[in-house]
Amino acid sequence: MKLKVITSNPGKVAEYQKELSGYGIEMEHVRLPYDEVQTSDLEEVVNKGMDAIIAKGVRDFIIDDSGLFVDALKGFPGVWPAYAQKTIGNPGILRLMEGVADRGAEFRCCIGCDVNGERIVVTGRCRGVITESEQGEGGFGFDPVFSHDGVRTFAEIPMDEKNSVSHRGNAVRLLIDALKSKGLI
Ligand code: ITT
Repeated sequence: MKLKVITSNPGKVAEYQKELSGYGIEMEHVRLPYDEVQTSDLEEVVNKGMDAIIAKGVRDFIIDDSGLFVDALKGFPGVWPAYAQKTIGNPGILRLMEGVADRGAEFRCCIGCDVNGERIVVTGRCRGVITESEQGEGGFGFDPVFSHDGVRTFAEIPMDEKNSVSHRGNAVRLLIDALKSKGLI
C-alpha cells in the first residue's frame, strides 16, 4: 500500500515511514497547499482539510495537525502553535507562565488518513508540564519547554523515547490499530 503524506514538514514523512514501513505501507512526500479552516477544534481542521484535498481529486493520503493546550492559559496556543512559535516563541510562553503554579499542558496530534475510499481520523495526546525555563538542544518547536515526566523536556530525550510517549507517536499507534481493525494492513 502507498500513502501520500501531505505536509510542508519532511520530518513528519520520516517519522511515518519509520512507524508504518513494517506494515508494508510506503510513504510518498507530497507538498500540496490546501485551505486550513480557522477553528479551535483540531479534528475539524483535519476533516475540512481532507475534504479540500479530496475535492482536488487526490486520494490515499495522510495529513495531520498538532496543537499545544496549556491549562492555565485556557488552552492557548491550542490549534495555532506555529503562529505562537513565530510570534512570542518559547520565551513568550514562559513569560505568560511566570508565577503560575498550575503548569499542566497537553500536546495533541490529529491524523486524518484517506485509504481505499475510507476515512480514519484519530487523535493522540500527551500530558505534561510547561517547564520554568528552556532546557535541551534537541527536538523542535515547544520541545524545550514541555516535559512529559516533569524531569526532562522533549528536547532532552532521544527521538525514539519521545515517539514512544508523544502525541504524534500515540496518534500513529491509534492509526495502526484502526487500519488493522479494518483489515487494511
Ligand atoms: P504541516 O502543517 O505542513 O504538516 P507543521 O509543522 O506546520 O506542518 P503541525 O500543525 O503539526 O504542522 O505543527 C505546528 C507547530 O506545532 C510546529 O511548527 C511546532 O511549533 C508545534 N509542534 C507540533 N508538534 C510538536 C512537537 O512534537 N514538539 C514541539 N512542537 C511541536
